[in-house]
Amino acid sequence: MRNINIDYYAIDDLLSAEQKMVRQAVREFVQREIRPTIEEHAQGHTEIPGLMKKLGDIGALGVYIPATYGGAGLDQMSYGLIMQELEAGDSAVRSAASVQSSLVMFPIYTYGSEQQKQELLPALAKGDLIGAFGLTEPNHGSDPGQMETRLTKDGDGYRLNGAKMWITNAPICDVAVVWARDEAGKVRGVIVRREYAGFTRIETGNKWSLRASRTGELVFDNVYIRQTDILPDVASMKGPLSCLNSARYGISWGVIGAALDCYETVVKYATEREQFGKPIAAFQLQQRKMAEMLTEITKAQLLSWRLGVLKNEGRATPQQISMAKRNNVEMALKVAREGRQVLGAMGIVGDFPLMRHMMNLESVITYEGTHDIHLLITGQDITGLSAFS
Ligand code: TGC
Ligand code: FAD
Repeated sequence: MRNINIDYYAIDDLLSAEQKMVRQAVREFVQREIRPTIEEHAQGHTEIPGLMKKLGDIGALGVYIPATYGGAGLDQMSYGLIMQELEAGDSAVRSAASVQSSLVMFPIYTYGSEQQKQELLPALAKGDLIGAFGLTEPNHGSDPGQMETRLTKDGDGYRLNGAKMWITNAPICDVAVVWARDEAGKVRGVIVRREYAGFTRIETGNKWSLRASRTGELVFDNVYIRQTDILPDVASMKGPLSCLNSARYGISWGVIGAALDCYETVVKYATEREQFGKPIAAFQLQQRKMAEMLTEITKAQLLSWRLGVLKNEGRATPQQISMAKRNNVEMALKVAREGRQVLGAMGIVGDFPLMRHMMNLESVITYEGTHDIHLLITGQDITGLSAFS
């Protein structure tokens, strides 16, 4: 068996020893804790037991949050590499880490009070608390600025009314960062705890995608919110959208992991499977598929690596992040779809990960901004003209 090269442009040379060590540790974790049972969980539509705690134990939550708040204090490249390794296992695993780190810990760290940070961040980093991020609503997905969830003043506190939909980890969350408009029309971040009266969480079943991840609705029926539950340092759409910048960057890396898992499976299968008396890998049509897969994976690796450098320097723009998320998710989905065909009938069974990745990636190309929305963000950046309004 030939060695399968998944670093065609020697991008490893551009990584530090620490970054490679972190990647290796997470790769081993996925091999040990995720791969043996992921197919069973995806087929059974069940979550991986204790996943968040396990991610906390290996330091995969709040990767770039400083150690003083329980984070790992690593750089953005390490965060990306961790997302890559987790998503090679399954997008559900990366989703769990993305939401906890970029969508829950990041806003608390960036916009929270000192008390909120000290109380919540260490527990979230350890996976002792599970977080959720509520932005999307039943009537507002791509246009979250039109949100209907409302925060109205009530004595020293507030009342929260409305609903969020399609929320990762909603059924099992202990704490949710929820975005709502106040009476002045400002978008505020609200920390809602599971025990608050009037707060209900409803599971969304029947998913064909991300089946090892729990998704659901968050419903707020006159929930009493204390002043200390409000994130004090943001009062606009910049709050939720800045969280998305971090999560989308992580996804640009994560999907490379899913694509690599598919690519490695395809090369191995194609070189072993024989038809017409020779390995199917010897046929030009199959070689074209594999050559294009590796080319697109390599381009995606370079895009995310460069974005990681820009992120570390504080220079990555939301528009650059949109381009990488959009390009890399589409790349991974194409690799999974094409790869599944190379496996023939074997491509549709759970003995191989292709179909599972393919189905997961249908969610990934939709959440964190759809494929269309990211294209329009690039279009706006080029022309200065918004296609949204
Ligand atoms: P627009 O008028 O352009 O902007 C409103 C204000 O927001 C600012 N802004 C940003 N700030 C930081 N980062 C960004 N990426 C930003 N984009 C915009 C902007 O400067 C403006 O500020 P100001 O001070 O001038 O008011 O807003 P718009 O209403 O026209 O819509 C913009 C649009 C379409 C790009 C945005 O709404 C969008 O990205 N829509 C897609 C929605 C989305 O991505 N939802 C994701 C939900 S979370 C999720 O899917 C989690 S899945 C997790 C998992 O399981 O892994
Ligand atoms: P819509 O906005 O209704 O879009 C439908 C179609 O119309 C899409 O193809 C879209 O591209 C297109 N469209 C919309 N507007 C335009 C336009 N202006 N121009 C051209 N085409 C347009 N959200 C959260 O807040 N938190 C979470 O944790 C979370 N987790 C999720 C987990 C899963 C498994 C899934 C599937 C979704 C999750 N989401 C979450 C929601 C996700 O962010 C939304 O599904 C996404 O933003 C798209 O919104 P929508 O589904 O309402 O589609």
